[in-house]
Amino acid sequence: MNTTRIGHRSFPLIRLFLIMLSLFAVSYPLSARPSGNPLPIPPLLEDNDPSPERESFNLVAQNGAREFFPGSRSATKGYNGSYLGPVLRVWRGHNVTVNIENRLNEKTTVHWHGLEVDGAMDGGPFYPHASGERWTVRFTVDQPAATLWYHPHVHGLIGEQVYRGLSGILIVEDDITENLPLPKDYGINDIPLILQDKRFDSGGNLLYKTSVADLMHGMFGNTMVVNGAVNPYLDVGARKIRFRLINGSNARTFELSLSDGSSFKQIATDGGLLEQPFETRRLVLSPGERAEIIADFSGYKEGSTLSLVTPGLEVLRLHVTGTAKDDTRIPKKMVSIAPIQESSAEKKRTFVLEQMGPNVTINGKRFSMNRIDEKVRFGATEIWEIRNAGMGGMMGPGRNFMSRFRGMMMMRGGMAHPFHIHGIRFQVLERNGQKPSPAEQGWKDTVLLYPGDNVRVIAKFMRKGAFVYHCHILEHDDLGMMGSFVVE
Ligand SMILES: [Cu+2]
Repeated sequence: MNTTRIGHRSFPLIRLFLIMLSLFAVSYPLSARPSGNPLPIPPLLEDNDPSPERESFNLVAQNGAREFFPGSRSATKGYNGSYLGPVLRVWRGHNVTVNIENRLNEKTTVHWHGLEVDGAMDGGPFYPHASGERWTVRFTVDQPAATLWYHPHVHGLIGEQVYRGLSGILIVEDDITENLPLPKDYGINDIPLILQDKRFDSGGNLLYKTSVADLMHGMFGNTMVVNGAVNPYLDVGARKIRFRLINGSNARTFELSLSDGSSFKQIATDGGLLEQPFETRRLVLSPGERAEIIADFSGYKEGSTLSLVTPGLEVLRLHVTGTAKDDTRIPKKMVSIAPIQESSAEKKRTFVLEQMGPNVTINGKRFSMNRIDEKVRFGATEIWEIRNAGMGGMMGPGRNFMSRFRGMMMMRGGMAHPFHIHGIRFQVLERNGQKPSPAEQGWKDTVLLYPGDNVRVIAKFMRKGAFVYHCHILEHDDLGMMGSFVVE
């Protein structure tokens, strides 16, 4: 037992060293390249319903091919195209219909990450659709404006399907947000960024899961891909720009900052706007999480260049063009978020995340399609306490040094795991006994747990059906780091 533990602890360090080497190897040619690829902006999907109170969309999951690097075609998958998908924009209170067709050669689902819908519409692992199948999803939007996303959720296939390109953005709009003076010209000063790291061989071909370490740690890449483009750049006016950040990576947690150290304002978390914006220089975003930030480029000279970066990787180069008219403002108070009272909770549950090499479990169990782990009363308020059993507390003085590499989520004594719950939005009550930081004081549906972390969240379960909770490192999810619950 002892030998196994020591081996497990020291292995990530070797792995870390190798990954750092590979990062340095790719960073030189990337930064030396004089120009990159203009950032693609995912198109807004056409609403086929003429009624102003309803939205209707068509989505086709299909195989494709993409030249991430000129001359190298990689097999990909996408919605209505060869890679990623269009943006579905829906309004609070509206009835939404999505007609979906599976033109892949394997089964798939479409899960609406962060959207509160009944279990049967959630696209979780209990509802796979075979190759060639068509189906219709219907839901009524009843939650605040937010940046959500959609992706497949077939147990065992989620990692590769997302990695090959099956992801898209779902934007919820509401009247409150519409009337705020925030930047909201889509593609102009309101820019979505689907952040993914991918691994390419020296010929520019996309690689997936080439070693057992890719299972254990999740699939880490050596190259950033943003909205489907490698080496992306964006021309921005010298004004405020809102970025909707979606961590669509299989495993990497980003620690985002601007390369010149400038601060920016975070305005939203997974489930919508914060009550108040707050200023920061660093944003941690684990797989599945979203955030919205506003960076102000009005103080930059025309022709300035800076980058959005994460340790070891350039995420997006920003070229500041001339001055631009800017009548946007970031209000001091944006929305109201009523705290869910702890005293209203009728039940507390505990979820322990554990990893021994490729054996990843929640409460000692791997996911089974034939087992329901938790039963929740419809309408109940519950407190869920999530604990990462990794040994963060034993790291001692190594913690500061290692924290520089947290972006890779590999630490002595275990990994960080992002925990996502379907069908609800939650509020973070406490992280390790402390009030959560401003970045976790809004609505959340995914929360990152470093080794040793203990996070308590509270939620109301207002949708019926079968759902899952799971680690959003997609290879861990595929290995069974997932559990199920029924609301009835
Ligand atoms: Cu995990």
